[in-house]
Amino acid sequence: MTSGLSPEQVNAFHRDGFVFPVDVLTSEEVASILARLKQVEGADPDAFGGVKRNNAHLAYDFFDQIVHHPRIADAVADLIGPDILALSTVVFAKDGRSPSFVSWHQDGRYTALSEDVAVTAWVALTPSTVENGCMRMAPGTHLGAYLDHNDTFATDNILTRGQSIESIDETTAVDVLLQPGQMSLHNWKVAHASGPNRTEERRIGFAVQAYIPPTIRQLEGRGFVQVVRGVDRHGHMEHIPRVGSSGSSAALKTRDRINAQWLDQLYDGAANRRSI
Ligand SMILES: O=C(O)CCC(=O)C(=O)O
Repeated sequence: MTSGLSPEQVNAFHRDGFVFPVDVLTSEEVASILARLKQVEGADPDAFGGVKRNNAHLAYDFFDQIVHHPRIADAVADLIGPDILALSTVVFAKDGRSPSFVSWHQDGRYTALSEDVAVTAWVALTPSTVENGCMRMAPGTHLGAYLDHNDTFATDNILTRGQSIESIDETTAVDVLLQPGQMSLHNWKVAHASGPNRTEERRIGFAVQAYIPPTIRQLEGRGFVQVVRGVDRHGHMEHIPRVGSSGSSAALKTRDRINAQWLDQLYDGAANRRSI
């Protein structure tokens, strides 16, 4: 498996706002992560449900290892440089026959950053196909201003506010097809969505939203980060230590503390709040 991105992949990312597939995890790594995930969900079926789908890397070492994986860092370094911070993460799991979907949105719409250079990595732990609700990207939408989002709070919409962009030309959308262990990288300003899972099998992806250079400031609220590579010479964000004892009550408490503050920021100005 080679590391880093080719010049063509770097060009595609800057032109379209995304690039895939990038090979990052071996089949052994994927199998081990899925086994650990199953173990945790065996003890608590809701371990990654509701708000707990956010920032699981602060509580469980197998997700922490994805965030800090050297092959992911090599690829991200080709896009944002050698100093890399990770902001937050989301476990995007859609059960077989699940109506859950993600409406068209831009990741950065509700977390204003001082520079548009944040990169989301979406790592496939199972195949990601049209049938099971892979992501769809709207090429080039990272190049303009942020698009208008309506808060729908739709029941099956996975997004916090059910925020939705209505003006996407779906005829140009690109399906992000991935095999387990591959990832896509997208500029967190590019518009994307995903449909329901029409298969019997669960579809699982783990997203780091986002990798950023330390020069970035969060314009509202506080950002919580971990250094993935290099150094943070700027100190604009609060540093959170990597998980110690995986799944311990201390680790879960750290995750819950960060999620509570992060949700307050995400819902800032919203008319409603989901009861999760
Ligand atoms: O996993 C999905 O279906 C959607 C993921 C997504 O919207 C994201 O990673 O920003």
